[in-house]
Amino acid sequence: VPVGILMWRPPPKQWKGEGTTAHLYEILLGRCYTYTQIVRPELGHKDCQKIGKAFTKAFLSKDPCSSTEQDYQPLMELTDEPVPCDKTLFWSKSSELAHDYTRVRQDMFTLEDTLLGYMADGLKWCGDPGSSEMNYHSCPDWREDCSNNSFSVFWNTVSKRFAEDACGVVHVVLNGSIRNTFDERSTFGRVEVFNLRPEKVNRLQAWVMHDLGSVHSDSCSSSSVNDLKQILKRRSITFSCQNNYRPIRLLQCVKNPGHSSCR
Ligand code: N1C
Repeated sequence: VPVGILMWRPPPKQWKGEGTTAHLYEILLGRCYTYTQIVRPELGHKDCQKIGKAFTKAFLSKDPCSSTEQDYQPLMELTDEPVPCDKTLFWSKSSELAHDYTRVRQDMFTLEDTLLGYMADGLKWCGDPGSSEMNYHSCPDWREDCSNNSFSVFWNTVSKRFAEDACGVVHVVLNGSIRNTFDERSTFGRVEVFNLRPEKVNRLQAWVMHDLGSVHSDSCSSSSVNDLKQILKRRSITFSCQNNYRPIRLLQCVKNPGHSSCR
């Protein structure tokens, strides 16, 4: 056996982004079991072994800069999960606050409160065409290497399905303490808004939240939020907006009870 030929592998490419999360496969499997056995036992019939394999199969031995929606299709089919109408919560630049809220409002769902979002949240992954292993050294950076990387394509794909599945009144937490409260280049602005189905989504309710004590503030009447309103109008979806929605403001106050706007 020509050992030299069998063993030689081209070295993995050097990308600008951080590499695959250590022990990715075990984390994915563990999270899958936690979610389907403990968080939502009604999903106990899901096959986590199969789901874990479909996840890694979507990107292993492939060019991490030519990832496609189709790569993730088998994984998507294994992880379908209904979210009740009126219970979908989107967010943009407000991840912590939105997730704090759904932790308390257990009947509402962000993408990270569904199986696939729960499994992938906070992890990084990529493969290499010359190897069947994950690349733990580096992965493509969205800006500096390529936008169609295994990681970004995943979030685009699952965000698209999450929006397509939404029905009734859907909600979004927006960050009013930054200039582009509604950012057309964000996943919410680029993918989710355009994949809502007007025939089953009656209304988008936006909650524009300001950080406690931030000076700059964008509100429901700002021009970026008005852009969102116009996009939805064209798509025949009603828009309503509220500044500093009180239940979420109260969560901010739990973390900073002494603040003047919390008295
Ligand atoms: O680009 P964003 O926010 O508008 O994306 C958020 C939006 C949410 O409504 C989610 O449904 O899109 C979905 N989503 C995630 O759930 C998610 N979890 C982790 C999109 N991206 C997600 N990530 C990572 O955070 C991913 O790397 C992506 O690029 C960022 C998006 O954060 P953002 O700009 O605050």
